[in-house]
Amino acid sequence: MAATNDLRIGIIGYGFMGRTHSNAYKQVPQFFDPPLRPVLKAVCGRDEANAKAFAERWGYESIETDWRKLIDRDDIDAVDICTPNNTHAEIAIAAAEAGKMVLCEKPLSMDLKQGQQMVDAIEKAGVPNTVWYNYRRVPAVSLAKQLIDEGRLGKIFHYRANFLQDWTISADLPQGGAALWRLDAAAAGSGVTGDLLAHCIDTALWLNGKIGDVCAMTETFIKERTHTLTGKVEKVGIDDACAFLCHFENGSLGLFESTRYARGHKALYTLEINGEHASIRWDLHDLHRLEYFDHRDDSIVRGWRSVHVTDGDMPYMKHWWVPGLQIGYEHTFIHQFADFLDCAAQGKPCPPTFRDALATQAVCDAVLDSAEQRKWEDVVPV
Ligand code: 4PW
Repeated sequence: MAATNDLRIGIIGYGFMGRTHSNAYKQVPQFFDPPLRPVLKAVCGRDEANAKAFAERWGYESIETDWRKLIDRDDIDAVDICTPNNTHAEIAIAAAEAGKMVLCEKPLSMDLKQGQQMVDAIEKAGVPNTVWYNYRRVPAVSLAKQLIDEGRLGKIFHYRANFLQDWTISADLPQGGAALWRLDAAAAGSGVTGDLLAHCIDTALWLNGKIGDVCAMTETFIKERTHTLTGKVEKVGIDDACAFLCHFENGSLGLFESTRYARGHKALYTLEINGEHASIRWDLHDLHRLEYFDHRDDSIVRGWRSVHVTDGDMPYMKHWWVPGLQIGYEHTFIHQFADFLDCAAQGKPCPPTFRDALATQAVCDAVLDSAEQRKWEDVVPV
């Protein structure tokens, strides 16, 4: 029998994201005082043995091998979608229609049209929802949002972001299948645009507002790879690298780049924002530091400050250790889930909602269209 404040979770998918989310479900009650108590009710995956092993390791009470059965269960309140991108829409729409809360991995959908169908279903059902664009909840990035909202930077002129990796350079790497679905256009929708730039775009829309139009280029450096499932050499359909320029509606200019061919970079997400009075920059490899330059400082002490975002008055940090001690990547998911529980209990949206993620999808679609057409493309307003 469930207690009234139990939130009974059914998670679909047990890969990398299944682990980050499950960790959040276990940690939130230890470090936050959530109004709802997460109960790890069921994990769903097609391979029964793997699902059982995952359930045992993370403490899920039961398993399913068919996601429809998980959604049909009346002892599940929230469905967490950690499966490849091409499955998000069908699962999310079915979960919303069954009246479940929905937490969905990024990117929301394969394209804008499909994303719109998901938003329609979620909003019609009126269920709490969120999309796991986790980097908003790095404390230093949340602090950047606070500084911008306080007007410390003044009018924004430039927004720059990069997300650089190097893990797909080898031509021997196959595409498709459990671990490598990110390389298969049929499963992922796109390459770095949906996988990496989508993070940069989500953060940018949050920090700096809407994007009006974009001009992009993409490249696929390795044109053919063996498909893990068919064993055949097949054309590669994803973008290996993407760069784009854009205009934000606040008048500022944006410059974004992402690649999986930047030798030496594993997950280098960086951003820099230049305003009339001040600039900020941040780097995922040193995620506690927010660098800040304020031109209003006396010239004899003016320079880039390195703010170490660990004190209790910084976003999220009062829940952790003592000032000066650090947290990491996994905490971004913990923070998002803690916020989700607060919002769900108060009947408030938990950003980024499906609708927020649709705005990111609209930019991704415009970027891919622009690269294909080799021209500036307007972003469809959502
Ligand atoms: O969402 C992204 C992933 O698909 C991540 O934040 C980093 O790049 C880690 O894995 C991939």
